Amino acid sequence: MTALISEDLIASLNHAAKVAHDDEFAALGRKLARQGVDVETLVTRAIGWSVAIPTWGVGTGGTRFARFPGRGEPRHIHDKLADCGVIQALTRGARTVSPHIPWDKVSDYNALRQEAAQYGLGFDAINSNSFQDQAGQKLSYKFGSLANAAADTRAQAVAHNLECIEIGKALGSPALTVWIGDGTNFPGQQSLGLMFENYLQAMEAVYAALPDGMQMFIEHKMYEPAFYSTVISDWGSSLMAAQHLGPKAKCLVDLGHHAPNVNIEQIVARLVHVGRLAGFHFNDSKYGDDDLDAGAVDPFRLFLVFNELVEAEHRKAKGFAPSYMIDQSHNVTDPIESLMSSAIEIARAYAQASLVDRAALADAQGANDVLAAHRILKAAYLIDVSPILAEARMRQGGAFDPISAYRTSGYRDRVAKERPEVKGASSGIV
Ligand SMILES: [Mn+2]
Repeated sequence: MTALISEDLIASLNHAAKVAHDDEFAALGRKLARQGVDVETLVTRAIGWSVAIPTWGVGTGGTRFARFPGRGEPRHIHDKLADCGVIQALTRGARTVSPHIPWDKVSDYNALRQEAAQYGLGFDAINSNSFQDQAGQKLSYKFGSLANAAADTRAQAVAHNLECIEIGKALGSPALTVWIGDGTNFPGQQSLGLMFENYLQAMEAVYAALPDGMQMFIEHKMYEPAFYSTVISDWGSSLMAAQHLGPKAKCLVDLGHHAPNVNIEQIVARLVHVGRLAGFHFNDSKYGDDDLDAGAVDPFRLFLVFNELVEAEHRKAKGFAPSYMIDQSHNVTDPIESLMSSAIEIARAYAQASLVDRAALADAQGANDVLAAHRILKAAYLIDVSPILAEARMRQGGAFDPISAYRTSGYRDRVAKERPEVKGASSGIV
């Protein structure tokens, strides 16, 4: 198989950047050494880091108002895998993809697994979809799916999730992610209590079908498409459901799915405490479920989330093994560029959080030295770890500057010739 991005091109661009990079990497190494930190430890951690790319993310997204098609958009899962392969080839920190059913349905999942492996990709959590009606579907999800008032509609949604588990098994997915849009738009439309009970009963049937080694990720979201009430609206409802279902059920944190101004890093700490943190859907937001690029609006919040994660790792918190995924909608950028930029910003937050002096922070907290504690966090956040991330990429064969290399490669021009423009419907992004 020919490489999606020429290895010679990556090598020549990296070579052109080498003198400046070596100088900056060495300077950062000396700075960290003065703080008692070995830069190689950080490079090793950065090499070990990976975030999953959602298959739907490589297509151009839309809003409730419009979708403006991009050039050379992927036509099917095979094109999506190639685009994810480009992201992995250049960043080397995106080794898995998170598929979505039915959008990524094929007839042979073993073949799909091998196809992904050719790009160096594996599969992360599989996502079910009972928030849309599909062609030929018997019963509509207009009034809900797993929490629908009608038992036969709930049964249909359960059957879809069971099919996703089977596909996930074939692909080697470690988890099934369930997000439902169920809820109400009018007070009185449904019983708030009964909807939750119907949801739990339906989820019991899905949970019972999970094989050993496969987890269930419950994704909450405060509102949209239901605007008066949503069945799994917050981490409290999500945790109640997870605890009701059993140890394989955990709570997924999508950064855009919370009440405005809520302290997300504290929610993370709570879910770590009860051993129920499933993982993340990374994105950024200003107002709601904006699905903007991770780290674009509030990189400090992203760092604070990672501060909790690295602290949990440091404390060896019980059952702590989160999955990391991106979930964004790219309406005005090239999705491959946005996803690479986001993957780098997420790795940056991880590396910065790894630089927090945990012992000094614990001392300052123990002494109630407020400003010292805050300054320790800020000091780590203010270190520019770019040379560490670039070094980690290049040692694995990736690019010094993935976005610049991608633009130089002409990949989008190349695929635009064979992929016709996709007009019409907006993608469902959750
Ligand atoms: Mn999500």
